[in-house]
Amino acid sequence: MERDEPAGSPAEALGGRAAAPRVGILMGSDSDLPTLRETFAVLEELDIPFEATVASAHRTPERVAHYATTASERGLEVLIAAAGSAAHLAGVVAAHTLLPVIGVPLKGGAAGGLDALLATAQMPRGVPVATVALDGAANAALLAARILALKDPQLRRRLEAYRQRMQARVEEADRRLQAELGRATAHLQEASEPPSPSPARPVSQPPSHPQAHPGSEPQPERQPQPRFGGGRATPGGQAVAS
Ligand code: RP5
Repeated sequence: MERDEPAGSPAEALGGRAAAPRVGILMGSDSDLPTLRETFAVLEELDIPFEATVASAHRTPERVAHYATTASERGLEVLIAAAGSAAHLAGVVAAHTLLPVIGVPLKGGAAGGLDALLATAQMPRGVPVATVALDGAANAALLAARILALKDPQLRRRLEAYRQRMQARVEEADRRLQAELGRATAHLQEASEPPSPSPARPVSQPPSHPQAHPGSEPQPERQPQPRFGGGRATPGGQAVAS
């Protein structure tokens, strides 16, 4: 069978030659491409070379089988398979390779995507597919990156930087919200910092304010928790995790 040519190319070029793809992306139809562009964007941001192709488990079954069976020998390390409706693509790919397969169920169709979610996630024992959320194209790329980072310290550092940029965006969004609400943000800054260690209380020593919880067991001191997600402001101005 003729080898499938990738529809997309890795962003990185080394010495005039494109770096060998590490991630292979399959999509059941070119109508899936707009969603899969999110996968491309995240992989490009993390400088991970990839290839992408259109191949349908139902319309081109041999093409899918050939791609999956030759993926490892061609140097691919993780496969991402996205499909909608009766989304058997990821499962069929996983049946033909021992590479980790990430399934991306896509919204749409008669059941709004629930059909694709179940078809992708509910794999029989023995043939795993790591399924992300409906239209979870960006997370598929990030999961692939985490798998590759297990043996790639430089990529791990890029992932850490990616996470820091994400956290900075959340904190900036919250600063804008607090500014709009006219509230000070100092207490939120404090919540974003890692908790400082406090001296442990001896086990036998009672809590300093036992009457704070009448009739209950002594409560451990609460440590400030780092806040990673978005927050919302209550009418009293306190931010709570969402
Ligand atoms: C699936 O059927 C594809 O992955 C796509 O999400 C859906 C519809 O495909 P088209 O009819 O738009 O080609 O196999």
